[in-house]
Amino acid sequence: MKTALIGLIVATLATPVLAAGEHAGGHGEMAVGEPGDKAKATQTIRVTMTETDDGKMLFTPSNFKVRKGQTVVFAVKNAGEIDHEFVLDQEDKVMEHKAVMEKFPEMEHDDPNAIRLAPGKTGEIVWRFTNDGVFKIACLVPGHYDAGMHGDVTVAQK
Ligand SMILES: [Cu+2]
Repeated sequence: MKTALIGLIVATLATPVLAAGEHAGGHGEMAVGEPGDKAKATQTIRVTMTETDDGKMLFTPSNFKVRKGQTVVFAVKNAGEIDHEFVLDQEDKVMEHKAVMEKFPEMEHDDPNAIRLAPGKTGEIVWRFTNDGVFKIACLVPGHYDAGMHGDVTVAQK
């Protein structure tokens, strides 16, 4: 029941331009790109997620530059003491998703552009960037984004 409700809310928040694709294919076309083929990856970017003693939460590093068309492996490690997420998306989608997470903190993601890791765990996202522009990485566990847990991925035109 709860899952169905969250699905409805996420669908409602989807932008009109993406709605048609999502109805047709489950996961719609995303401006940030698409799940990649690891065999075609040209770069592995290691990202660590942590909390600091003074209450900040961080991705290290938090800013990346890639090229349009490039497939990247994000090798993500949770070096902190609580759960964190690595969500990759365009900024307005991240902010919509953040608002949903604040209403439903226990919401779990099952999206190719997101991973949630328990303390000490590692995981990866293989991603192909199909558009240039500036996109976001963020942790959407409530409070974490505002504690500093976000960054930018700049995708250069070729
Ligand atoms: Cu976090």
